[in-house]
Amino acid sequence: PADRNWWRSAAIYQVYVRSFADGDGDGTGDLAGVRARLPYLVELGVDALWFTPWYLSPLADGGYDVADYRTIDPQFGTLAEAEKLIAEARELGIRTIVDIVPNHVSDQHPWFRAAVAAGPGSPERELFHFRAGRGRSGEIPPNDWVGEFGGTPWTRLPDGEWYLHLFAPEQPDLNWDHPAVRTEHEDVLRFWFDRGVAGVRIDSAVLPAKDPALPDFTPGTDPHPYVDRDDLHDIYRSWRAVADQYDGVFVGEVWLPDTERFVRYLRPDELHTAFNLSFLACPWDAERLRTSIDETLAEHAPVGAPATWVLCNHDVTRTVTRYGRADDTGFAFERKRFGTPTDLELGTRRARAAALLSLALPGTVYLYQGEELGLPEAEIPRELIQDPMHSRSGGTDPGRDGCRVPLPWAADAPYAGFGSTVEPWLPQPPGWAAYAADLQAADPDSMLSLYRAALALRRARPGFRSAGLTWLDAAPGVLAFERGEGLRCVVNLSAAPVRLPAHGAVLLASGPLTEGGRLPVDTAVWLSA
Ligand code: ISL
Repeated sequence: PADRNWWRSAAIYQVYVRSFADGDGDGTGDLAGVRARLPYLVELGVDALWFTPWYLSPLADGGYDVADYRTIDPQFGTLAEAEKLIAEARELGIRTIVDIVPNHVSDQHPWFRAAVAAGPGSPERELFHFRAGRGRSGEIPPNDWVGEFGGTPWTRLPDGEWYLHLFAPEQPDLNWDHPAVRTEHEDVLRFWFDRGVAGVRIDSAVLPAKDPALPDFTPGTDPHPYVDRDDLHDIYRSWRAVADQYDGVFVGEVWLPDTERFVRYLRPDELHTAFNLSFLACPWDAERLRTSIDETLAEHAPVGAPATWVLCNHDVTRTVTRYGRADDTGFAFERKRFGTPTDLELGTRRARAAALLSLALPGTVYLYQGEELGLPEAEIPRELIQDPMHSRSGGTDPGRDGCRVPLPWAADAPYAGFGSTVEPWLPQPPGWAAYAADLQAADPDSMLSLYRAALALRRARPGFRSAGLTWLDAAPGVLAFERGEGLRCVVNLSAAPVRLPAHGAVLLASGPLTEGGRLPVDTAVWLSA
């Protein structure tokens, strides 16, 4: 039945719980806040919610440092509340996806605490990667790797041993060669599927398996000592066997520029989908986008997996800011910088066009909370930045907090209606209330109204669920393609207005068309033949 295939063409909304809505006023978003906003999400028209980690956590990396997968962090709520939320959302036609982080746990996870206490040589340490150091007194890290947040990914304990953490020191890496690590994660998957979740996002999906020798890294070495190792496929095959018992689906954070390696994860007995991070990393450039779309579709078609389209997430610069920078060269994944000049009007125009582009493509679309409000990246005062990426860079990198600012819901309420009665965990920049959802809901020209209209059309017209697309002849710098039932999308990324290369009634436009029906620069339109 079509319903079993919901994930093949879904619009999935990413909820960063801490910043979505504050239900109890304490300054941090929570499950009560999400439950109160379910009607908003229904009206927006999304099919599923992906929750970034909501488990017990010291929040050293925004919850990607999990201390207990079977407990909801008390700042966010309780397990009973999560169960209610999952059920209420499902009643409203919205499925739930949870986030599992196999590469590491929190340093406060009982396993790691036990490993620290048990000391060198103990079986407890075998669940992690503990090693002696190099040098005369073991003062040099066991190998020369550079961590994902910069610097050595090794930290030394007072007893002299070092442990591996590809991310922050508060995130010790698990040893996936240990059978208990595998059993535990399969149990965790069952735990959440038993609670009614429809899918699981797999964090840093290409990193968990390591070369057991943990050798120094020589660029160009194949296989890489910790990226994309063959053992991962065996792990995900056993995960898939669990998911299949529940009709559960996976979306992997498979960050591999090599498309052949990427699609190896998308198999009938492995992952259903993976984030298309190369599309996310495209600058606002017709050729680059078209190439990325073509390569994506070509690589997914033979494996029968739907493509995914992502414009932003909780790790990258907000779309309107990224597209509003003169030096936009597809730097979504490059480090963010302080004080880069940005033309927000330009960025917003492009982000509106990009919304119509991505929502017209075949496959699954991911939206990140606030994208539908056109929120820009916020500049957080240095002393208030919490992201470990900032501190690990020695303060040179602003980190990722600028895209994680508490949402504005109501223009006339304290803290733009986020719900807090005290200063929220991250400050909202001046002018944030102008982006409030209540203002935008009342304005037919707002970003929110555009997203609502586009999602409604996407849902109503089966043509948006057809396979593939057909490119139409168009001027240089113009993307024009057709989907099923004669649905057409045209995006003008050139420097001048263009005559529409396709005919049809205008279903939706990202901005006003010029007199005579020309498509202005940085504008997209949907047409129906
Ligand atoms: O954020 C990045 C660059 O800006 C990426 O390198 C990111 O660290 C990588 O994609 C993995 O991200 C995921 O795992 C991290 C967590 O900090 C991120 O928020 C999460 O999306 C560690 O769990």
